[in-house]
Amino acid sequence: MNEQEKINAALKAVSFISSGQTIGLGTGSTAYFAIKEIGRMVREGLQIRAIPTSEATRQLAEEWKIPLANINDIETIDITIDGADEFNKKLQLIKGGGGALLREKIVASITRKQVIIADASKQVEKLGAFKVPVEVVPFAAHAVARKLNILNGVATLRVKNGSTYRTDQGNYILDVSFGLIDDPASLAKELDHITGVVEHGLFIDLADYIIVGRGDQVEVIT
Ligand code: ABF
Repeated sequence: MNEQEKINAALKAVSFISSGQTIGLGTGSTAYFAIKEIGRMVREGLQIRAIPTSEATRQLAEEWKIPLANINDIETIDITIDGADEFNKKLQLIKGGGGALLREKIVASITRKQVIIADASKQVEKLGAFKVPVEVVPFAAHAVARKLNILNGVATLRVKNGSTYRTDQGNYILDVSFGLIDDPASLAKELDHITGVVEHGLFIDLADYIIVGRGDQVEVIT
């Protein structure tokens, strides 16, 4: 993890934004740098409206006076800038380490240009070293964990500060180790069909660009 690589990727992504657009604001420490720069540009006159992917991001946007819109008042988002926990050359991602995967995937699903920003440490040959976050309704946590076991997943209930972690929606997260994943798209489809799963952190065919900070360079993968 390299902070300057995150900053370089974030600044490159923000350069794609123009006045009049609706922007999706991601969640996490890399997206933080993009949101901070967008706040600076807004103070210098950039005219945009933004949709935050988490309550944490909403607070940052409010702090930096970025105009917010209600996602239920819009049809499409022009560009979203968001982070990832892992990505591969097929632009498949694992997201959700920050717990925001549901709103991130909803925002991504109505976004024209989904731009992922990351430091070089996030790039992998095969997804899976990072456990796949699976958001579940509390009522179904144990039943889902057992279904995941059948898929050779080992599920751990996420805990934060000694208590069961709750998402912005009040759901639980199971962090699931499948080992290295040969076919993320197929696994994603399996997870989509488990009753009680609200959403999972495999993002397939949702990223249009990945901007990677690598040393003092920035690489755009598409
Ligand atoms: C967010 O970015 C999450 O989905 C993901 O967990 C996080 C990556 O965090 P960071 O940029 O802090 O490494 O979109």
